[in-house]
Amino acid sequence: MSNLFDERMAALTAEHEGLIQAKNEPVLPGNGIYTKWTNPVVTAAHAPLHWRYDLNPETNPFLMERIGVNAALNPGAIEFNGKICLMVRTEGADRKSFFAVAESENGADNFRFWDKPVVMPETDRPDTNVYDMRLIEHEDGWIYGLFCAERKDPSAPEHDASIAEAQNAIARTKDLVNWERLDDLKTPSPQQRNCVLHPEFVDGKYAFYTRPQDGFIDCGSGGGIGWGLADDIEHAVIPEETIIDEKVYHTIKEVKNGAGCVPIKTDEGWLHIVHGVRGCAAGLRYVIYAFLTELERPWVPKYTPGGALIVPEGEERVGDVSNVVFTNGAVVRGDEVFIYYASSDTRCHVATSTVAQLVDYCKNTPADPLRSYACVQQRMELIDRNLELMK
Ligand code: M1P
Repeated sequence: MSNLFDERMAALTAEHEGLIQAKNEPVLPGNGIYTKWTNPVVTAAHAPLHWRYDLNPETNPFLMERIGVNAALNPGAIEFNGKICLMVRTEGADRKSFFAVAESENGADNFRFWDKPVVMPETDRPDTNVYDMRLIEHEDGWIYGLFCAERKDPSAPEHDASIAEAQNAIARTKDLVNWERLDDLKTPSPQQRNCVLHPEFVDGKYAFYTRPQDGFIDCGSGGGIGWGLADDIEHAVIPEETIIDEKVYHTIKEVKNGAGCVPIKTDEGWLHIVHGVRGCAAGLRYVIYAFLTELERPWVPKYTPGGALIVPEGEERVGDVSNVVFTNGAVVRGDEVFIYYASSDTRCHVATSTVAQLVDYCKNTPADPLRSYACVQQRMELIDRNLELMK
């Protein structure tokens, strides 16, 4: 072995272990709703060295990176065998994403990838790209992975190599390693992304939160969070889709929105942590918001706090697709809630809260009154009450 190889191997290993073993610290005092943490929990640099480097000095004397990893983003999340497991959208240097599990004892630091990424089977219409898995422990006993399957649009004109089609793929597993791929979800919409399976049967059927869209980026007539029931999961078909949370002019979700984490069951209803998108001169701005739906009718909104729950801040604002926070995974441990989110399509973070805090947030944050004048009235009420207290 050459000195160069040995030296680089020692340096890379030390750097990698240092990153993985770094202790994370909460950013206090925070806003009282949740606490962000100082370090991203998973980044491209967390990918094991043996996924990126040829570790044989004879075939790689310079110890060069052979197959790079560009980003680690949009993780699904689940507690599995007592560990918090993230199903990370790991994006290669070639832009193709794949799924890989990273686990941690405490959910805030020390995330380490399992030795091998997931080998997700294809359907008879192979996917070009797969991403953004939601992990659902369904009451039928399976763990489902719902994710976006992207393919070139078959109707795209010859000269355009960028027009894509998104569909919602479904797979299931018992161990997060061996996956059975089922049919893609069929709905009345030409495209689907950001679908979530409700963890319980509704009227004996599989219930889905959907996100209908006419185009790949521009949702067209779609864009709200939809709801629909399917008789069967192996060949899931939703004959009728209803919008339960629509996009609204001059709000954080005026361009589009989409379901995020698997809804969390609370005494007050189902807690949804989702994303909304608005347009601005800098492009699209993605934020995370929350709402609560009725327990017995999970499709009926009960509390709809105005504005965003989590927005991109500091370094979160910059990345491959800047000005984005996006969530598709949360874990509840006791009363504690770990909200996993990615920033700017580049790295994964955690924000921690409790069920009690998030329910309080949903119940007591006023809904968006939709006009500046009404917003001032809302704020004046708060100010007047406080001034009275401060006398
Ligand atoms: O680039 C931001 C996000 O864009 C998409 O979200 P949506 O379907 O709401 O536009 C997704 O591709 C997501 O992966 C990505 O983070």
